[in-house]
Amino acid sequence: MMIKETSLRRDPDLRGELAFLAKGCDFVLPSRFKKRLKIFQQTQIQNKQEKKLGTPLVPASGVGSSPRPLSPLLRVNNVAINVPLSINIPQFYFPKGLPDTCANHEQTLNRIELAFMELEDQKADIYEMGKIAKACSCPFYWKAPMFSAAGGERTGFVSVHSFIAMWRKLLYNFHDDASKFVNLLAKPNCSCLEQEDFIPLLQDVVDTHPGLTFLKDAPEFHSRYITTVIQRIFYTVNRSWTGKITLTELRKSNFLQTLALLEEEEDINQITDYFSYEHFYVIYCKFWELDSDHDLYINQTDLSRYNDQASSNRIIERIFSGAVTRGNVVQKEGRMSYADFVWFLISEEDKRNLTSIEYWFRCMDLDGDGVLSMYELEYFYEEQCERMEAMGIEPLPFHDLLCQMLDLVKPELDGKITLKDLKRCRMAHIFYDTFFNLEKYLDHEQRDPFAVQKDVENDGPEPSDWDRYAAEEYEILVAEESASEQLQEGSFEEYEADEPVPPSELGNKGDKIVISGLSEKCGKLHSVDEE
Ligand SMILES: [Ca+2]
Ligand SMILES: [Ca+2]
Repeated sequence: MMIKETSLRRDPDLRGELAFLAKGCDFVLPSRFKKRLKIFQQTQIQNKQEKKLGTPLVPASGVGSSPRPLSPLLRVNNVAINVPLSINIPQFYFPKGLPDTCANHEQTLNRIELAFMELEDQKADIYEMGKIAKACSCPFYWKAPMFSAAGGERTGFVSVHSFIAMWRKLLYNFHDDASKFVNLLAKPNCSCLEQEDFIPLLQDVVDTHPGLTFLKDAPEFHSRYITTVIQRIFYTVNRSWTGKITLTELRKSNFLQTLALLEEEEDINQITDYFSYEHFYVIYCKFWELDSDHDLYINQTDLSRYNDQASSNRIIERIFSGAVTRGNVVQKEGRMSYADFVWFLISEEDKRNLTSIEYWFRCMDLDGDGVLSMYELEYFYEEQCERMEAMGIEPLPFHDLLCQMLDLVKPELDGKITLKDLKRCRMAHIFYDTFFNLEKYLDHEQRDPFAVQKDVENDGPEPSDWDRYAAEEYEILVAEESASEQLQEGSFEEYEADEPVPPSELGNKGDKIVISGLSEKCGKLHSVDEE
């Protein structure tokens, strides 16, 4: 059928109908008009297309031969027509993990029931929960959170019924390790983990891991070790600094894998991420040295004594100004807790990890606008210059230093250094030391720049700066400890030391000595959790 006119309104028949409509008559568009309306619309589309391309004819069959699958938005001669969605898009977002359709949950539950059958009265106390965890195919050290989740903390045991009920709910609703773990540890109706949620799990690690038996007998130190591990977990895993670990953060981290390693590795010091006792020992001793009145808080003056006044006063002032507080925690004026010190020490000794780069960026960004501007760099460099002059070293003029630093960081925007720039350049440690750690700055200056470059390029499974620092410091602390002990053995004075005994030494002695030695030392300490 040919349509000569461009407008249907000019069609004499339709005009007649429209006239009826205008008079208020009941109007039903006859089917012949519907047909003509459709043809008319198609012709309109075709005309537009021809005008666009400047060619008189375009084959209308081009669409059908497209090799690509059709998208819901059909394109007719390049003109989009919305077609109602009839395609079912399968679910692609699984916040609770991808359900495993092959998993036979009932079989798993039967296995757990069998494991309970072997226990007296079909009840498990905390010591038997390990067997139940394994029957659930879970890592061994999930046992304490499992025990609490099934109500064991209230009654001292879990019955087969309460456990199966709890586990059935978990199996059918949470489909991967991370979501199961969060559900076990988190408070009711909470989908993220806060610091205290880790306490039962870590207390159980202290109580039952073979690598921590000496610590088990020194309850005064349990909370310090647990505080340290919790801070290390949040330092690494809680990338958002909110104080709440989300499922996504947990999945992206290596925490669950590391936790699973605990049951295979008897020497806890081999697990340098989070759990190492030696690392705890180093952090705690470093704090103990600074906390002269041993109230478990340090002030600015105390912290400035760290590593022979290596950090500048201006950066320490910034730390105490609340620049690096996390979540809603308000830092009490003028003092730093042991937990905050863990963050400081790791950041100070390993300026390459992401949290450390963020930590120091927050400190240096005086106006909090998200970039380090020239005046901020100058402010920190000023103190470095004063110190160098006092040492008889001629400092590089700020302008020259600035050129060097911009060359090192290569910021995307001229004269403005962002967090992204610092993370990308992989030289953040050198950059930061230049502005607030004189000793390390001078060290870097004396090093062969090519060696520095090589360091950066070596990206393999090298130990981190933190691992290296902790291992070296541990050696030194143990050597100091044994030297002072030899001195004391020579005298008849009552033995009284200020530090916890290094575990390697303890391992060589009987348990009795360990307990007495530690309690003597702990008598003077207050619990970290007291306030
Ligand atoms: Ca103190
Ligand atoms: Ca700024």
